[in-house]
Amino acid sequence: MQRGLFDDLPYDATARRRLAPGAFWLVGFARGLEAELHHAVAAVAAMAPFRAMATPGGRPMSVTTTCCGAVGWVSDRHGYRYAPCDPTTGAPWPPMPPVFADLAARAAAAAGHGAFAPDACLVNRYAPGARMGLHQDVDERDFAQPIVSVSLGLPAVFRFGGVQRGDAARRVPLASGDVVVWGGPSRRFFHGVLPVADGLHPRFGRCRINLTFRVAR
Ligand code: MD3
Ligand code: FE
Repeated sequence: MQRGLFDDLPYDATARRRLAPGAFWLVGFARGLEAELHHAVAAVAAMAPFRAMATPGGRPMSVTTTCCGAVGWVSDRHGYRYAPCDPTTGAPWPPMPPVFADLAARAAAAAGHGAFAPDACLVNRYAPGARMGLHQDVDERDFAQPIVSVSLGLPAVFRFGGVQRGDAARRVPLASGDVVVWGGPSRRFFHGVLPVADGLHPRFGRCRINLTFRVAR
């Protein structure tokens, strides 16, 4: 990883930025965990490989995905849902690595939420050019539960609007180690990711990884 002038300074809680009602950008919150998170992502992907899920229209997404936790997000001709087993292997999704669960809980707390115990973690992998169109996350049961998102590897421009598809969308540049907590009204906001620019991240290489933690059931 690139050495910065301020790497010896502790994470500064003032780097918490409010993006929208209930949405907090914790700049660099996971920066010190990149090596451990990289290792854990590799361990999850060794058990449950990255695969391109299909959109409702049946087209493969440019992002490849895997999951860990009690349930994982699956998409096929029956639609989107959370399921306990990986359709690719038939086996239960790998357990959530403790470093994942601990990070998600600490981030939710830093954004003002109470105990956060996610039962699902989606791991999205973006090769250069991969993107995610504007959508809402509405497959979970309890919208009072926040979603925690951790960005790793290549930077990306994240887009989020409002509760209506046509609402004006803001752009946020997310870098490796940034964490965003989406709660309150922002939990139902439309969001997406612009095509990832080519580059080489010192630890993650030619890709962006995003972890999203949810309470699905
Ligand atoms: C805002 N992933 O997997 S994470 C997804 O970077 C997803 O891979 C993106 O959207 C990614 O569904 C964005 C940030 C995120 C996640 C959930 C949200 C933002 C959100 C839910 C509500 C509002
Ligand atoms: Fe989403």
